[in-house]
Amino acid sequence: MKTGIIGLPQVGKTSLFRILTKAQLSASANPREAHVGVAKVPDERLDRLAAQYNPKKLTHAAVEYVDVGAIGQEALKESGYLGHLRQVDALAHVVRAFEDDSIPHVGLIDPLRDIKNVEFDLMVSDLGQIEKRLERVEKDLKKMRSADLEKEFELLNRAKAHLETERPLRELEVTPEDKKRFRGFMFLSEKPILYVLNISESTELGKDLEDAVAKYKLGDVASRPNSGATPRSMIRWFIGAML
Ligand SMILES: Nc1nc2c(ncn2[C@@H]2O[C@H](COP(=O)(O)OP(=O)(O)OP(=O)(O)O)[C@@H](O)[C@H]2O)c(=O)[nH]1
Ligand SMILES: [Mg+2]
Repeated sequence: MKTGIIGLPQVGKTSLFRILTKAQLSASANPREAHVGVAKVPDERLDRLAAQYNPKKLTHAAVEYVDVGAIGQEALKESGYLGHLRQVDALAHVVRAFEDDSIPHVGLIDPLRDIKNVEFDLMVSDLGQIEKRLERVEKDLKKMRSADLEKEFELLNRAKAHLETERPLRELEVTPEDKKRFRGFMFLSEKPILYVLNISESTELGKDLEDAVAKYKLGDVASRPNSGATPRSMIRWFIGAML
C-alpha cells in the first residue's frame, strides 16, 4: 500500500511525512524531490501471535509514503512528478488550517478553497489524459470495429462528462469491468483520498478539530458520501496538532 502526500506549497506535507515515517531528512533535503519512507502498521494481534509462537521472522504490514512536493498545474505536467503520483494507491491531502503570518500561503487561510483547487488540478490532469486517449480510440474505431474499444470509448466519454461537472472520478459509479478498464490509466482523481487538516497546536484535539471544521465550513466535505467507485474510498479528518 502506497500513499502519496499531496497539498499546496508550505502546508506541512514534509512535516507529516516525517511524523509518519520517522524519517530523518536533512534540512537541506530538496523540497522538489520526492521523499519515500515506510511506516510499519502496529498490530497487537500480530504481536500476541509472535509472543506465542516466537517465529524466526515477523513481518508487519507496511504503508509506504511518498512526499511528492507541492502540487499545481505546472508540477502535474512534469512527468517525474506525475509518475510518482500515478503510482500511489491513495492520497493524503494536507490542508492548511493553521494561522501563522510567517509562513506564506496563497491568500487567506481557506481550507475549502484549497481542497477545491487541488481537486481541480487532479481532475484537469485526468481530463487531459482522457482526451488524448479518446482521440486515439476514435481514430482506431474508424479503422476497425472492436467491441472492446467501443466499450472503452463509451466509458471514457462518460468519465469526461463526469469530470466536466467538476466531480472527481472517485465519485463516478462504474462496474467492476469498467474499473478494470480504468486501471491502466492510474487516474489521480479516482484515488481514495484522506484529508489531513493541519490545525494549530491543540490542547483539546477533538474539540479543536470540530471547531476548525465549523469555522472553515468543512462539514460538507467531511460528510461527503463515500463514492461507489471504490470500497476503500474514504474521507476522514486528522489534525496536525502533533506537528
Ligand atoms: N505555525 C505552524 N507552522 C507549521 C505547522 N506545520 C508546519 N509548519 C511550518 O510550515 C513550514 C512548511 O512546512 P513543511 O512541512 O516543510 O511544508 P511542505 O508542505 O512540505 O512545504 P513544501 O514542500 O515547500 O511545499 C515549516 O516552516 C513548518 O515548520 C503548524 O501546524 N503550525
Ligand atoms: Mg515539503
